[in-house]
Formats: sequence, C-alpha cells, structure tokens
Amino acid sequence: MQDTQTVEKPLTQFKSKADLHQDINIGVQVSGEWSVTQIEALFALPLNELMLKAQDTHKSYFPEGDVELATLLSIKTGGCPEDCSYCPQAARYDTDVKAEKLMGLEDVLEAAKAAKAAGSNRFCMGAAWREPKDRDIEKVTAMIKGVKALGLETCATLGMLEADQAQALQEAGLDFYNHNLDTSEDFYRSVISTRGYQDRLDTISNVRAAGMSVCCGGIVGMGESRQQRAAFLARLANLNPYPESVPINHLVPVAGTPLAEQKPLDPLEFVRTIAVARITMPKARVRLSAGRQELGRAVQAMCFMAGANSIFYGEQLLTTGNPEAEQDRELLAELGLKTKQSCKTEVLV
Ligand code: SAM
Ligand code: DTB
Ligand code: SF4
Repeated sequence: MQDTQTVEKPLTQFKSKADLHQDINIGVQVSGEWSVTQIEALFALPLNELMLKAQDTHKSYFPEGDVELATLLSIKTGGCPEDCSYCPQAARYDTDVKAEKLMGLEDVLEAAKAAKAAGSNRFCMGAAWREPKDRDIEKVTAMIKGVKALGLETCATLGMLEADQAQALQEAGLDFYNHNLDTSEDFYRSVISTRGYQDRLDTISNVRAAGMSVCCGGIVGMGESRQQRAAFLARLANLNPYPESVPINHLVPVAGTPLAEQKPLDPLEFVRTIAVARITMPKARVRLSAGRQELGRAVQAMCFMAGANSIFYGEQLLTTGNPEAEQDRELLAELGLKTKQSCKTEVLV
C-alpha cells in the first residue's frame, strides 16, 4: 500500500533506514526493524553524540527546519468510561473536569477560525470517548468538513474506531487521526485496564486502511523505565509505515488521577526521548506535546535541537494549560525557528 507523507523535499535524496543504522554504528537487522536493544543503545550514547545524530537526521529529512503548529480543541469533555491513569477526563476519578455534551458545529468553527487567524497549521478535535457512536460520527464529519473548508489540516482523536467509521471520517476530509500507543506494551497494563494494546493497534490499522495519515505517540514520565521508553519507541518506529505525526507528551500530573503524585522525569531524559524519536522515525513530525509549561524555555530549546518540529499551539490543550500563543511565537523567534508554511508537498513513500 502506498502512503502519503507530508515532507518538504523529495525523499530520494534522504538516507535509508539501513544507512541510519550503519551511521549510528549499532548494527542492522535483516528485517530493518528497530530492536529494543538498539534503541536502548541510542539512549545510552553520550548526550552530545546523541544530539549530533538527531540533528544530522533532522537536517537531512527536514532541511527547512520549520516548526508545525497544531491547535487542539476538546469538542466533548469529560465523563469518559475508561480508566487511563493519567487522564483528568475519566469519569471515575475525582478531578475538576466536569462532563459536557458534544460542542455545536458553530462553536467548533469559531475556534477553528481563531486558530487559523493565530497562524495554526492543523486543527485537532478531541473527544473523551472510549469509542464514538455512529451518530457521533455524523456530527463530527460535519465539523471536519467545516474546518477543512477554512483551509486547515484536520485531525481528530475520538477513541477506538471501527473500519467503517474510519472510512466515513476519511471521506469527510479528515487528514490525520490521533490514537496513541501511549507507552510500552508491558507498562501499558499498569496504566490502563479497560482496553488493551491490541485494541489500539487495531484502530491504527483501521485508520491506515482508510487512507488517513496516522498521528500516534504517547506519554513519558509515568514511572516507566528507560527500557520501557525504548520499547515504546520501538513499537512506534516499527509500525509499517511509522506514523506521520508522533506526539511525545510529558505527563501532566492532574489532582485526582492515580498519577497525580508522579515525580517528573529528568528533563534530559525527555530530551533524549525526543532525539531517539527523531532518529528512529526520521520523516515524522515529532511533536513536543503536553507538559511544555513545566519544561521551561531551555529544555524546550534542547528538544527543538533534538529534532522536535511540531508543537501544540494555543493556551489550552484539552483540559489543561499550554503556553500562551504569544509566548510561543516569541520563543520560536528567539530560537530563530520558522513556522511551517501553509503550502505542503505530498510525497509518496
Ligand atoms: N479519548 C481518546 C483517546 O484516549 O484516544 C482521545 C483523547 S485522549 C485525552 C488523547 C491522549 O492525550 C492520550 O492518549 C494521552 O496520550 C494524552 N493525555 C491525556 N491525559 C494526559 C496527561 N495528563 N498528560 C499527558 N498526556 C495526556
Ligand atoms: C496527544 O498526544 N496529546 C494531546 C492530543 N494527542 C489529543 C492531548 C494532551 C492532553 C493533555 C491533558 C489534557 O489537557 O486534558
Ligand atoms: Fe477517556 Fe481518552 Fe482520557 Fe482514556 S485518555 S480516559 S479514553 S478521554
């Protein structure tokens, strides 16, 4: 199956995965898949060396070095039946988030217009559902058509999808579907019990089969080991093809959730995670996602140096805060980083 990937230069001039394996001198497997051991070896490199390899990869695949801006809107907040330990929207946890109904079309379009006016490239609509009902899909398709008509890239994250639902979203013009693996398969069991890893893989495969681009990443800093972070990145990088967008969230610990008291990950380990994602998924937009408020400017700057080239842009994520848009524009300007131009080239890979 051919898959379209949004990149800025033809891929013919880029290095193959095997070349990259050779470059980093950690051996090549016949299958071309990344082993967890190889990825752990990347994590274990001296930081300067890891950063250099990540920058080299980034420069080869994204010579413009621009940053994509994606704006999130929670179109259906709270009241979710799932038990994801990190999530303030799970009905079973006593958090400040109250369950709301699905937003109306006009309000969604107002928010999308504001995102476009602020310079956003992509508008991502998130719903606190385990999975959408068919009548929800009908309402969301109207939102997708409206947002697309404004000239924005569209993304949605609505929980698990059946094949026919994925098809309906694609036909409405949905460019990306976000569904995260979240973490490694073994650590996953200690974070979520109401749906399995395979359910997530099945949804991702339904999204691919419908012809949409995949946005898939996860959360670090939930108490997983480095080996488990490596195993998580290996699962992402070995998806065939790997996701076009890879959101790397730093856990936002929210009062009332089981992970409320989780100790933050060492910031340099977060930077390493971004660098390894860049090296193992060279064509992907690696998004610096939740948790940027806590990271501070210097760590964010290191993440951009490590190959992050996308951010969530706008004062709100789904239910938690994000840096002010003005503050982000200033940070990018100060770092000399351009934002992604509205034109894009579809390249077959
Ligand atoms: N309900 C849908 C689902 O779970 O697929 C879509 C929305 S859900 C909030 C999307 C993603 O947000 C999760 O998979 C998780 O990676 C991320 N997320 C949720 N709460 C978070 C938190 N407290 N900190 C960091 N990331 C979080
Ligand atoms: C993703 O990986 N991160 C976004 C988006 N996909 C939907 C969500 C982050 C949510 C952070 C917690 C909140 O604001 O509720
Ligand atoms: Fe529900 Fe998604 Fe939150 Fe899990 S992450 S509780 S599925 S909204």
